Amino acid sequence: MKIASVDFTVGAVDLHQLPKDGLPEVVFIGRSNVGKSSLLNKLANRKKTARVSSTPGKTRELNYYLVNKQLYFVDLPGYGYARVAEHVRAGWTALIENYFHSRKQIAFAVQIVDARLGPTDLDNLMIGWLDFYKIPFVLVLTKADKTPSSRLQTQMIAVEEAMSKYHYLHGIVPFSAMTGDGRNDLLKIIEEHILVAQDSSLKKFIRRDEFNSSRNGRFSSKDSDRTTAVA
Ligand SMILES: Nc1nc2c(ncn2[C@@H]2O[C@H](COP(=O)(O)OP(=O)(O)O)[C@@H](O)[C@H]2O)c(=O)[nH]1
Ligand SMILES: [Mg+2]
Repeated sequence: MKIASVDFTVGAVDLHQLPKDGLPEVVFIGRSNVGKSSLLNKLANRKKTARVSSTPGKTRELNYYLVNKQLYFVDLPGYGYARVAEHVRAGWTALIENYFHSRKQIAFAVQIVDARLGPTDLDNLMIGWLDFYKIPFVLVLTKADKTPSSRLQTQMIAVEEAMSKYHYLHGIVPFSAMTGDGRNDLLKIIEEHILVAQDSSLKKFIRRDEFNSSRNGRFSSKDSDRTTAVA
């Protein structure tokens, strides 16, 4: 997928403010400071696509970016920021759970974790929600440039093992916003899922095994015209 345009659309504080055009959504999730904004900016190849909050942990907005006039990247508020009042935390939880539960446009999720740490307890909670709400997702291990390659190998194996119980996990991608490593792999995975989600003959939410069998049929070399649909 080539990203030709990215336009900020809305910073929604409740679900009534979400776009009503029905375009598919790719949602980006991670704890505060994990590198979510940097990843979004790297995907867009821009320095300042993702809005940066001056008070980290305080924003509860779902920031919508229209990509190629065809789909949305949704930047979810980061979680796990220590100095957040309990009622803010509870509000965040309710907003996100409602969003996952009710938003049929969610086609795919990108769960971002720190390559050095692997998934934290809160990350695991989010991953559990994604799986529960049947949202296909990819796990991105970011800041890979800060991790020695031998350590990254070991971490990949450990994370694969720990994630094997999730049905809706569609891959683990090491990534660096600094070097751009993983950018093409991530865009490819996103594109595949958007194509499947847009195909009305298929169910929107599909299990990993179902996805793989549908992909084998759909993404053959003869289908190369299809794969440029969102390019
Ligand atoms: N070395 C390195 N630093 C990163 C990477 N991604 C983010 N950072 C740094 O981590 C900090 C938090 O990044 P940011 O994108 O604002 O995180 P967010 O709070 O999740 O949006 C910043 O200082 C970034 O420069 C990466 O891939 N490699
Ligand atoms: Mg950010």
